[in-house]
Amino acid sequence: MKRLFQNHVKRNVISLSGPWKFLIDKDSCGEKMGWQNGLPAGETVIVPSVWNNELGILNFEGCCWYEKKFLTEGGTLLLEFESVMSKATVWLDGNKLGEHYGAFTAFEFIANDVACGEHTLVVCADNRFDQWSFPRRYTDWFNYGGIARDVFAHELKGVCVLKNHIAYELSKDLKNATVNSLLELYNANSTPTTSLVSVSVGDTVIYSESVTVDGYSKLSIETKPVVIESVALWDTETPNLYTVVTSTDTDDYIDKIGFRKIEVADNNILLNGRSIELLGVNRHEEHPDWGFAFPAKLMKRDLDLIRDMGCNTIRGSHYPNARIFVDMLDERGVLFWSEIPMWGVGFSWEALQDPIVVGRGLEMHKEMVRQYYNHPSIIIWGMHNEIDTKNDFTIPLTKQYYEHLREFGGNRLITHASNHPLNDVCMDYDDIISINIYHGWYNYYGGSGTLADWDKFVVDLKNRLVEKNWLGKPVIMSEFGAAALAGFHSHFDTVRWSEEYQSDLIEYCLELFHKTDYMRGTYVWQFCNIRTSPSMDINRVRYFNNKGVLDEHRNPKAAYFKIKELYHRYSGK
Ligand code: ADA
Repeated sequence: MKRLFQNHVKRNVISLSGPWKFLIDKDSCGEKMGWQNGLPAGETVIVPSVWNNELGILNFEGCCWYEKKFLTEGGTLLLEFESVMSKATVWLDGNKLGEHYGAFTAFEFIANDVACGEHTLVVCADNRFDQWSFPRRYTDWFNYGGIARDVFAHELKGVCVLKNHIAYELSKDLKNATVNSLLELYNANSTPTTSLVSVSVGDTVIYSESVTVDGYSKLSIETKPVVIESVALWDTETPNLYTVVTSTDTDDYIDKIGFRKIEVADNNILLNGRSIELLGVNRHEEHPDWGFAFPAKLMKRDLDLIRDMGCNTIRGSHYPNARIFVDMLDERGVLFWSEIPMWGVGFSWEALQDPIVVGRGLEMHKEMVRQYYNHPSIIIWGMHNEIDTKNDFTIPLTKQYYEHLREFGGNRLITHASNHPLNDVCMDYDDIISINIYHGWYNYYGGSGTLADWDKFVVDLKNRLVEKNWLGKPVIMSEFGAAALAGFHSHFDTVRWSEEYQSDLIEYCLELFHKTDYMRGTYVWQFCNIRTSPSMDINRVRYFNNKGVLDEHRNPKAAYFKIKELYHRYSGK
């Protein structure tokens, strides 16, 4: 995994990023032609990348094949893919290792008894839509295809560490942490193997035992709780991190955690017991030149800009972001909302009741929790965005996702982003209530279509919350905004698409929400323009969603400076 810090000292990890052979499979006949054994021809592409904007096949939807030859000492290999869009099928030397569905979470396959020498790894990436697609064709971002994040081959030896979640409970005074470890081991030998397994958090050893794992098998261990006294808390101003070292005789895994407490009380969101106002933006991890194969260097630049605007939080709309980006947030004390790509009206009522679709959502939640559990910056899990939560048929899946995240997701607040706040039926399953509304931009909410609609909205919403007994839950405005074409100005403050109109609308909203007693945060839609899907036929000039407060090349519009002024004022910094 590409992280901000080294994950292994004992384990040899081979990076498979770089040149791969690449072939487009226009007729989807690759497997029949035996391409899984090696590509007959092909050009060279650099992985990670997406094929759309780099190869002149912008709108291609279908299968593309990738081949990489690499050398290994052999034994057991763990092949790790951080992101393949959207369905991946993987073969090693012609043997199928497996399939994975879902563009934004990592997956891995283990291959035992691999000979020393050169091997051929083949991947078929398929970005087509079908009735179970997740997200759907009708989605407000571009459907890229390819191997969009890094690939690694891990050489596993003996008893190895596959996962280590550090669970903890802070004492009432937040001074001491009761910590335990949820470990998953794998034995890369064919016969039972015994190893000393130890876990340390900072200077404290919380586990050290001799463990036997059967040959080529996994073993899960939940260690006994240990108290670590006088912990240095992770917070926005003091993002203290602890290094977690998990060791066996032949393997190790190094990670970082932070101790913090997030909770809600009387309309407030409390971080380490202190009430906070979430001052944020929505951000897609996308750039028109790289698509979703977003370079780490640009992640840092985005983060610098977001910090400059005065934000203390980001919503990772609408899918799990690269781990290295979340590492940056951990290090810089920026709060994060992570969610799965269950987006909007594309999910019809049939889809929302289809066991395959609902199951894919659950699987994505499981993968997100498994991979991101230890990151202290993630304070919110988002279950879904703008699906039909005004009808009862959405309750069972929301309940199922909520219960899963509550049980396995660690200390986080759970929410869904609703665009039906006045008749939503799923808010029982929210720790915080999150609302996406676009008064002053879209006209389909009724009302006058002017900014004054917002004043009525905050009153109507309060009435609804009282009626449903939800008023005690903190409310955040998870989306609002307007599009502006960068460089288009107007003397008239009602001219849509101008930078002035966008800036005025955002100012109006921020000032109103900041003083509304039951609201505790704002995520402006959105950080920067993004390329969107041709299926989005509403207001998507240039096939971009132009509601960025920066353009897609990260040049600021007027709204950027307005947010900067207001967020700095609200936070007193
Ligand atoms: C929705 C959606 C966003 C974006 C936005 C818009 O709220 O969640 O992804 O599409 O609308 O720009 O209309």
